[in-house]
Amino acid sequence: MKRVLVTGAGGFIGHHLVSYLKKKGEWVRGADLKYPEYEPSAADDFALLDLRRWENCLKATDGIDEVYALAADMGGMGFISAHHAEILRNNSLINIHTIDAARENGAKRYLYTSSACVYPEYRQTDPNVTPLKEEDAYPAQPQDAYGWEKLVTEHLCIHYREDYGLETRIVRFHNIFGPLGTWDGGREKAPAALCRKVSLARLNGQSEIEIWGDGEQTRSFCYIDDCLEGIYRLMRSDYREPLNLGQDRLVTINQLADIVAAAAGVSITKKHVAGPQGVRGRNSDNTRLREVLHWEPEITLEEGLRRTYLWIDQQVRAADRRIASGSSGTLENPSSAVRRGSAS
Ligand code: NAD
Ligand code: GDC
Repeated sequence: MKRVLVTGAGGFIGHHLVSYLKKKGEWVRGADLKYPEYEPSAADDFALLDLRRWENCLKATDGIDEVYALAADMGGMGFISAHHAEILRNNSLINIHTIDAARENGAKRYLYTSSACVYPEYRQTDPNVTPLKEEDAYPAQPQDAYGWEKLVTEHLCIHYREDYGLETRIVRFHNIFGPLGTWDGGREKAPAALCRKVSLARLNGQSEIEIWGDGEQTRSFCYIDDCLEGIYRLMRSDYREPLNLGQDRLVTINQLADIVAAAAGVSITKKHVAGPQGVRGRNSDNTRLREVLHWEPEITLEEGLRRTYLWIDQQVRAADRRIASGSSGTLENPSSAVRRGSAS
């Protein structure tokens, strides 16, 4: 039986991917620094390992045929704009050691999860941005260390295929969201942050939520179920170059907030505040995605946010009850941030 490793299996996409692969009938090992936070893993084997260390990567890839490499020190703009050295160091170590251990242990296939953050800043200065094609990554000028590291690891994958025959696949995600993802604590991305803010405002009988910047910056957002389908199709395909995986519907962050408010059944007022904004506009060109995978993401932003809001609203309410009963307390516990109402 084929044996599959998912690194980052304690995180948002990795946890969902383990469940997805189990439903496909694969034998799956998960590896991460931590277990999934919100529900148990469906993995056959779950190894708690720090994958910055070579010997741990050897343990994780022992007996493995295919690797889905998702482990990363990452987050939304609030995190990646403020931790450049940590991100570049940790993710370089994770990625160099994981792919080399996979080669050493004789793995056949390796899928690496890159990011839309590899695209150059100079192509993303206008909210009405031209959708980004895969070849637009060059001449390279990613905005943050996070994007530079992703770009270098893309090349590492290409050279490991050319020099060692490891079949590598490279996917560039465009802002993936959904239930069971980080929604508080500083690493959350805009969809989860706005769901939390709307839920919290509703809970406190308020209508105002804070948005970083003027809210006219644009992005596209892709629901987790589409992300999983795309990852699996790419791993099974014979396509070896980097491939976008995202939606190509461009929305402003103000529009995103309105869709979340509609999902919650409330009206909101927006308070625009200073905060890390990243690029001014970003969208995915899905021409190659359609050609290669004969498919593209299908779940609408409204439906994806409806499902995500429902889950985050439950988390906010559960945290609020914990606070009310006096059973929470540390800053690590989301509920303390919830009651303060100001976490970003
Ligand atoms: P996540 O933060 O939820 O999951 C990443 C996991 O990696 C975490 O569980 C974390 O504990 C683990 N990890 C970090 N350092 C580790 C280490 N030293 N050893 C072992 N595990 C370690 O992030 P995610 O959203 O699930 O992202 C998965 C992958 O997709 C990442 O590589 C990320 O860069 C990439 N990506 C995600 C998005 C997105 O929108 N979610 C966009 C672009 C790229
Ligand atoms: O964090 P993010 O979703 O990441 O932010 C999108 C936009 O939403 C930014 O302009 C940000 O200023 C704005 N925004 C407004 N209010 C808030 O409360 C908020 N919280 C957050 N987080 N943002 C807010 C991401 C990376 C990922 C990943 C993807 C790939 O960049 O952070 O790690 O690689 O890109 O698409 P974003 O889309 O800039």
